[in-house]
Amino acid sequence: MTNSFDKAKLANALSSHTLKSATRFQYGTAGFRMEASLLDPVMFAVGLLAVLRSKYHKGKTIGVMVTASHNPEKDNGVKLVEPLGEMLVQSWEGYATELANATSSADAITSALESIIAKEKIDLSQPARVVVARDTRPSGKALVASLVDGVQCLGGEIKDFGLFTTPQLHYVVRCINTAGTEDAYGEPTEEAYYEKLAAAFKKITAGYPRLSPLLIDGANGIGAPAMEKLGKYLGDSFAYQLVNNDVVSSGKLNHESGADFVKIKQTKPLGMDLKYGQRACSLDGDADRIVFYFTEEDGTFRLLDGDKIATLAADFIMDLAKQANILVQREDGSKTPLHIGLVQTAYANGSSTAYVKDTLQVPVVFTPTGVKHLHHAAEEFDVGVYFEANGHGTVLFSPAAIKAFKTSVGATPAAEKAIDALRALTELINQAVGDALSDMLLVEATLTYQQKSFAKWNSDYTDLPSRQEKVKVANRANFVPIKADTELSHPIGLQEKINEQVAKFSKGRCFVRPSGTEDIVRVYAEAATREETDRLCYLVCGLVFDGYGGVGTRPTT
Ligand code: G16
Repeated sequence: MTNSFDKAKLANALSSHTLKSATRFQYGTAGFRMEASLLDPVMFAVGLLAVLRSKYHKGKTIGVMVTASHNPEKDNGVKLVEPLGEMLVQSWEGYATELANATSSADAITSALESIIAKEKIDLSQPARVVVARDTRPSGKALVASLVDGVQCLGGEIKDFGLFTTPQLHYVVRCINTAGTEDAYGEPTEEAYYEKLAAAFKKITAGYPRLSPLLIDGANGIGAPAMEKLGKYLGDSFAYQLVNNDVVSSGKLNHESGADFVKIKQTKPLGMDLKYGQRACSLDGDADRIVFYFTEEDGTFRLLDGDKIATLAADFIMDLAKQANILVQREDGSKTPLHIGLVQTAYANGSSTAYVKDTLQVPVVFTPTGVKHLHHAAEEFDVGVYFEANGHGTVLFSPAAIKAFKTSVGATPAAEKAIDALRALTELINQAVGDALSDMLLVEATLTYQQKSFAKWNSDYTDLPSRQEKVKVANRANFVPIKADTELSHPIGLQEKINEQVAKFSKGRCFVRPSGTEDIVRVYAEAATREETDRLCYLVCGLVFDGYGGVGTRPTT
């Protein structure tokens, strides 16, 4: 067991990446995220941590994704990916924060590293392997170079995959670490990723009439070129038209486009001519989120968000499992039907939760915001469907469920067909992380199989009107969420004031929480009517802005 490292080499490497400002870094909802110009020391620190994490896992490959996803182009960010493609384990997020803040001096970074190595009993003689990829942001390339310095100064190997969507990076990490095992996930290449998705999609939709072309908003990000490549593998099986695919012009990324914009503003993106009768969707800047939408004949905009994707997927899988009479082998030797569960956050529309519980009769679990929380909760089920309302999510199949799909034999041709579809779904749905392209094909495969229109899908339940706003405050760390983000413990007294307002509205619900990805607090409101919802939302925005450190423009309708 070796626990010492070359301190002079570390000090020398750090000298090019020293933190010179008073900035404090925090590993948040999706890693570090802020203005790109501040991130150089963070990237170096993440390089060091990735090496430690890989050595901790005895040389397994760790992923690093350089992206700020839905944020504006001037921002960037970085997140670490575990060997099976999940987000960094939470117990190590604190180490990431400590290391990033210790880049101010050689002494500080040396002692931070020594402390982690001792606490986690890391054997530095183990190999370390790291893979990295980035989205299309102009700042990404230099940030990768800073990461490489961090990795190499602790003796780690690094492979740069260049431009990738976030889910593609998660996919290759899982492929590399499962190669040669019975859980082998596939070839760790971009081509194999497209091949896998396209083959599974074709299997499920074979023999069904194709749906009308899907308009796809690429948010002028990495999802656009990835979609173009995927389209080649899908061939005639899938018709689409891509808009917002300019990844060259500066300032266009996510600008009035993309899944976050469409979800929050509840309107179509810039650059899309959406006509009555057309079906559309928006990816976000790193293609890990998706929302769908259409317009009514009178021009009313209808959003099919993460809640609607989750209910569509859960319903489809339950239906197939019933047709196939799938039974899962339990540890005590018994065989019982599939246990399906759904995971949501406070942002889930109240109507969706009621529909899942009362109509689908599926249990719902709530977690704080952040896919890392939802992912773990979903692992508790045979089929765990998790989606944030913003369109970030996936469906997880337990090893027992996959085994049941593999070994079941259908009693009738219809049952056999349902089993084939379930098997294909395990290939189509990204098991590592929410994936906009995979989720897009999941929705399209489901709708093709059921020959269902967007209007019919939308009519499964009616959303309560909702509104989400951002309030800029002097220090968002003063806002401390509790109870899965539904309430605040601090600032003292604010929650009582919110409750007083909510009580005045029929079906009123409202919560305030600090964003982990932007320097703002979010206000979410729901009520019986659009007018009441907006009033509740802006009343609470006003409470926060006036009494708790609002800066800049006071949010108004
Ligand atoms: C990230 C997280 C999501 C989260 C979103 C917004 O998404 O992965 O789980 O919902 O940020 O988080 P917050 O409300 O804390 O700002 P993305 O797509 O931006 O990486």
